[in-house]
Amino acid sequence: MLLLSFLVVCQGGSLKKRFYQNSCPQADDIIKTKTLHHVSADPNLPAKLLRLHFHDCFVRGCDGSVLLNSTANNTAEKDSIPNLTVLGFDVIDDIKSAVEEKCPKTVSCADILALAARDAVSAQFKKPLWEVLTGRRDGTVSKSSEALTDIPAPFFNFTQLTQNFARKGLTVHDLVVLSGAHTIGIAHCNAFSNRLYNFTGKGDQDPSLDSTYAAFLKTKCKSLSDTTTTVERGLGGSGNFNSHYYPNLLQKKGLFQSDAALLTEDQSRGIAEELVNQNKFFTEFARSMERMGAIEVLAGSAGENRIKCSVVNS
Ligand code: HEM
Ligand SMILES: *[C@@H]1O[C@H](CO)[C@@H](O)[C@H](O)[C@H]1NC(C)=O
Ligand SMILES: *[C@@H]1O[C@H](CO)[C@@H](O)[C@H](O)[C@H]1NC(C)=O
Ligand SMILES: *[C@@H]1O[C@H](CO)[C@@H](O)[C@H](O)[C@H]1NC(C)=O
Ligand SMILES: *[C@@H]1O[C@H](CO)[C@@H](O)[C@H](O)[C@H]1NC(C)=O
Ligand SMILES: CC(=O)N[C@H]1CO[C@H](CO)[C@@H](O)[C@@H]1O
Repeated sequence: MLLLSFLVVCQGGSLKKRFYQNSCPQADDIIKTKTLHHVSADPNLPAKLLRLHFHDCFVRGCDGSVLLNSTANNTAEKDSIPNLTVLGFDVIDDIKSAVEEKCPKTVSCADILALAARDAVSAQFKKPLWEVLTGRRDGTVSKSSEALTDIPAPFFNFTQLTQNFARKGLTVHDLVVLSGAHTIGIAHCNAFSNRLYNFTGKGDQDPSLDSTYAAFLKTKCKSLSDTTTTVERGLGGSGNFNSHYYPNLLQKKGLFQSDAALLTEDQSRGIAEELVNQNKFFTEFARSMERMGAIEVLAGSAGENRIKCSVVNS
């Protein structure tokens, strides 16, 4: 574990401020302009890109592997989870072609995804919510099986979540802070409907879920077999990024078992209580996103800068 954390820190240390300052000075601006343009057309895009960046970083590090298409011989990460393919890959491809026009083969897809996720989530604030260091290189391997082992599942308990994050060099503090990303976006019913209808296999409800909230969720998700309906995360109705996840969580209105699991230990519950304070949440979220964005990054001459984000260079 120590060695792993050391490696993560070292590799993260290869990222720089304005890595493309000389090789592609326009890169950050092109990415930001394009991202904001897409956000204005799709208010759900910030959530999609944020989740995509998280998935990228948790499988083989932040190396753009989540963006690769499956091939005749290989099922890629993208195709591991049903409906992941609706997550905004087209937007990344579009941003990439604009960057490629000015600076061929210079800017990695992994960096574009990290910057676009930050710029999309920050759009409502008109200033960046966290710093994105750059210099990531793109990987050439993407395996669906690795997404299944490295991406935490919504029914994970505290131990499983902690172990999953620790394997990526992230702490319990990072886990509680980054779970705050669940203040925005949507979730499919099947990610939590066991809590409503069959929690322990006896047709029961999860006692750690607020019963009024459960009754509301049942009006949206009518049965265990519903895999297509989605529910909005923002309980206040707004798609705004804020710290509301935490007061909701503390009122037993966390949507997933993995959200509720954060209340099962004193340490993580204490962190959740602190993060109710929005300034504290924004400060800590920025720190944890910088740590997540540095997981196992490829640097120097490792990997490549893909020309198209969905295929490796030939
Ligand atoms: C702690 C473990 C985590 C688990 C078990 C988890 C699980 C999930 C699941 C099952 C969904 C719903 C997907 C769907 O039904 O379409 C989701 C959505 C989402 N997750 Fe997580 N997640 C975790 C951590 C994170 C982290 C660290 C981030 C980012 C920093 C994140 C960002 C998001 C976002 C933004 C969405 C909404 C996506 C959309 O609206 O398209 N999650 N997560
Ligand atoms: C990757 O797959 C997507 C969705 O199937 C498709 O639209 C895109 O053209 C593919 N990329 C390449 C380079 O073939
Ligand atoms: C798929 O595998 C076959 C046989 O191993 C090989 O000839 C072919 O080049 C591979 N195709 C791709 C796209 O990797
Ligand atoms: C968490 O889940 C794992 C795997 O199902 C199980 O072995 C473990 O006992 C659970 N831990 C707690 C504290 O419930
Ligand atoms: C609830 O779970 C039990 C045990 O896994 C299963 O036998 C039963 O069919 C489930 N009920 C429904 C409605 O799916
Ligand atoms: C929201 C969405 O795209 N849902 C799709 C998920 O996948 C199933 C089957 O693969 C489709 O039927 C849904 O429409």
